[in-house]
Amino acid sequence: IRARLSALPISEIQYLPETYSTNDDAMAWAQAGAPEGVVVIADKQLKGRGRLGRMWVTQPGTSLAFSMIFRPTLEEIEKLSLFSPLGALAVAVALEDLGLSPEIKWPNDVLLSRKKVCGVLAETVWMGSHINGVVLGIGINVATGSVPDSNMLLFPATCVESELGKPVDRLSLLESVLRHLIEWRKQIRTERFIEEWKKRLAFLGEKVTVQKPDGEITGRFQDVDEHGALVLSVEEQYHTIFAGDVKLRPL
Ligand code: BT5
Repeated sequence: IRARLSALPISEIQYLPETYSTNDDAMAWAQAGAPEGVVVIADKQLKGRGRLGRMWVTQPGTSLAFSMIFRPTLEEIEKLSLFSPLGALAVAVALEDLGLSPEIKWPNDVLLSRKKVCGVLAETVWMGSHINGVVLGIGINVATGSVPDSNMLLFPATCVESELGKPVDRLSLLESVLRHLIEWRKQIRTERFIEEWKKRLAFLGEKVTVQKPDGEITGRFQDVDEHGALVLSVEEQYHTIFAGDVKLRPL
């Protein structure tokens, strides 16, 4: 794996045949002072995590699961919520390179044919009372067999190979996503970054329901702001909704 990824400017790659969660591993590394660019990759996750304690299913041999450490600057910390869009954008662009037409489901999922092919989990690394890192975890369903049983899922799922109709080399896809992550990371504070993310958003302009811990609201998905927050219009009123504990579905 290291040899195949050696062309990338990555400080360190740790490959684990099996682990609980690459995000937990990368968090521990980050807490121990690992620099930006360290990547943890696993073939099998025993306890892959989504947001809010939800699970993420990783099937050995067919899924991609990895986490990368970022050390944001002070200015970037002001817009920390853009790291999850960064992951989604990098995966979307890598899938476009294969000839696919992905969409991003706000804030952190990548869809193919309106089915979930990838989930992104951005976690903040705290040092005492201040933030000194972000761990970005990415899970992609690559080959058939990686898609969990539909009764386990809140949203329909698919994998890259069934959408493409031919085999996909997991390592090439991993390399491509990492390359796009590194490239787009440099532009995370630019307008172009938001634009590129926004133009791939599914359901933009459509009626959606947003599920928050304190209840649901339905409205038109009007826009996203410079933090990547969702702007929902409900009867002439605008609501700004931050990611984190929110689920979005079309009406
Ligand atoms: C996510 O959470 O989609 C973020 C998933 C991040 C996974 C990566 S893998 C590497 C790193 N290490 C980790 O432990 N995590 C990261 P969320 O939006 O909360 O979606 C979770 C929901 O997606 C679950 O409740 C299921 O309904 C569904 N799901 C689980 N596994 C799936 C899969 N393989 N494909 C499609 N949907 C899945």
